[in-house]
Amino acid sequence: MRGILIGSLALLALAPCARAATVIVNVGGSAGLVFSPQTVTIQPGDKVTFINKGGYHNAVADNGVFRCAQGCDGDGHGGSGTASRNNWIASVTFTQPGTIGYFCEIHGSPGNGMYGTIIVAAPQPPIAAPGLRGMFALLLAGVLVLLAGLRLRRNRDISS
Ligand SMILES: [Cu+2]
Repeated sequence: MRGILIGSLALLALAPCARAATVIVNVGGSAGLVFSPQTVTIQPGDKVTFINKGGYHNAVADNGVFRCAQGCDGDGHGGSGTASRNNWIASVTFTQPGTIGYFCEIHGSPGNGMYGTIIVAAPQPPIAAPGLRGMFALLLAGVLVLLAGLRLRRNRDISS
């Protein structure tokens, strides 16, 4: 019983916290004709949410993978990436590692003026490598404790 308990606790402790995060990028407003922060680093699966703080802006990927303002072109909800002065909010989720440049069509171009960079990091090398080994060791320890307990009990049964 104790071994199983220890094993279960080990599993709980080592469960990966692979929850996707949302990173905010402010667009324009009092900061000026900028995306802020200009460069963000995220993990695959994370979401970047652009918030227009004021001004006539959009956010367009250099490679065309997104074009956003009041929603994003082709988002299936009638969103439009055409620059707008409204207080728009648009989100893009990134699953592939890589570096994606983007810019505002009104105030920038790729790498110039009002532009930004999203770095999608390579997936964290497994949690699995040390994690699995540690988990295995703990499970093994649990089984040994269990076996030791059984043997103790059997010896006691024999001697009585
Ligand atoms: Cu702009």
